[in-house]
Amino acid sequence: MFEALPEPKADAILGLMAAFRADTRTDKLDLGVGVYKDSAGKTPVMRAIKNAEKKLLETQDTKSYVAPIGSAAFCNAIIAQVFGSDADTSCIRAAQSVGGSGALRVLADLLKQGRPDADIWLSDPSWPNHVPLMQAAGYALHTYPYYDAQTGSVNIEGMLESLGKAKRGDIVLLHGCCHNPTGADLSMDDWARVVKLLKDNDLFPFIDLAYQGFGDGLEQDAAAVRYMASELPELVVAASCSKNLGLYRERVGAAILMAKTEAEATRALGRLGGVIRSNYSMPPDHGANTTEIVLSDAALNADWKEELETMRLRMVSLRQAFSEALRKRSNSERFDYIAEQKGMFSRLPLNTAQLDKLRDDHGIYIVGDGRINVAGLPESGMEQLADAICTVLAE
Ligand code: PLP
Ligand code: TYF
Repeated sequence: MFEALPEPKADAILGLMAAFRADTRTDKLDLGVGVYKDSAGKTPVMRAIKNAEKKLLETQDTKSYVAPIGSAAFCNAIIAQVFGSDADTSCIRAAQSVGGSGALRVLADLLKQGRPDADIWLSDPSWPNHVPLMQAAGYALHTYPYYDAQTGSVNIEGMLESLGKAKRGDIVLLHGCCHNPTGADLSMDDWARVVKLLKDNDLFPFIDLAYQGFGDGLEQDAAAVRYMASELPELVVAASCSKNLGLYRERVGAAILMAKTEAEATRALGRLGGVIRSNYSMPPDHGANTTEIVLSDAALNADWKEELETMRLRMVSLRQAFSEALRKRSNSERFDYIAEQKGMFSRLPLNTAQLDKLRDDHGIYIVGDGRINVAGLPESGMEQLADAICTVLAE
């Protein structure tokens, strides 16, 4: 049995996280895994989550099963968060999922049942886990160009040209906001062009929304999804509560679908429940239940939004300070794009040898493609960091 198994493929981001932990230097810096950190380098449990957990502990009177699609109240709260509290949600349904990753996988399985011959198109680059998640669901994958490293913005012409070659019915995976790993998002004008192409060529939008609230704000970051919902007949969204509610290890998310009719939406949700049942039966409850309390209690909701906004603004100011320090140190504008980009990530133009040098000589950990976690930037060590980066770049 097990002797027949080939060596597993390591996850580069999680591998870097382990290497950082094993490094005994005290002045090391982790810009690797995409986890929010405060100015003390901690990833705290959010205040509203802590309070909701206390409430849950006091009031929960059973641990009996919920359902394959989880809690309806949780799902409705996430639908409202994604589509807007006054949206027409009659053709929208959701199932509670095991994080955003679980949503990606069960939605991929559902779409496979709907269109067995469709291929999936991923941005180049994309979150590395998109590949195994979609392959495991049996899809052939293609990529579309996405990032223009010269400008730090989206290569919209390349993206449209490439997606123009997708066959009718294919599925296009899009990052709803805060693109991982580049930080480069489409403008609303770009979205209009992409949506027209999807419509004209009958391509199906599969939206990954893992960072709502980390870019321009909770409502603003949903603008692309809401626009697509208003223009297109069908779509799915894999929403994650890992980042914006800080629930990472609790594994909370939602697999959302919008169908053409209410009857189709209800039937598709039933099929989605079947996909979930045949995988792990039902999702875990604790994180989603806590989220439901935060989203339904006015005071907790307001406190959560306030803390989320503080986190977002911290990342915006770190971007500004870092790009400013690099501008000064390099005496050039080549890093100005960092201040323009959105969310947790940006990419630095560093090759493997330069990344190794940063790690070995300076204790700075950066993912192999040059991606940095903006939330890990040191508030009071920007000059030093900019100096280390410009030094290895010049060698
Ligand atoms: N999609 C993207 C682009 C991500 O970066 C992540 C990771 O955090 C996820 C989805 C899913 O995250 P999780 O499964 O932890 O909710
Ligand atoms: O891109 C990131 O860093 C986050 C966290 O297998 C992550 O999305 C990274 C790798 C992984 C799971 C989560």
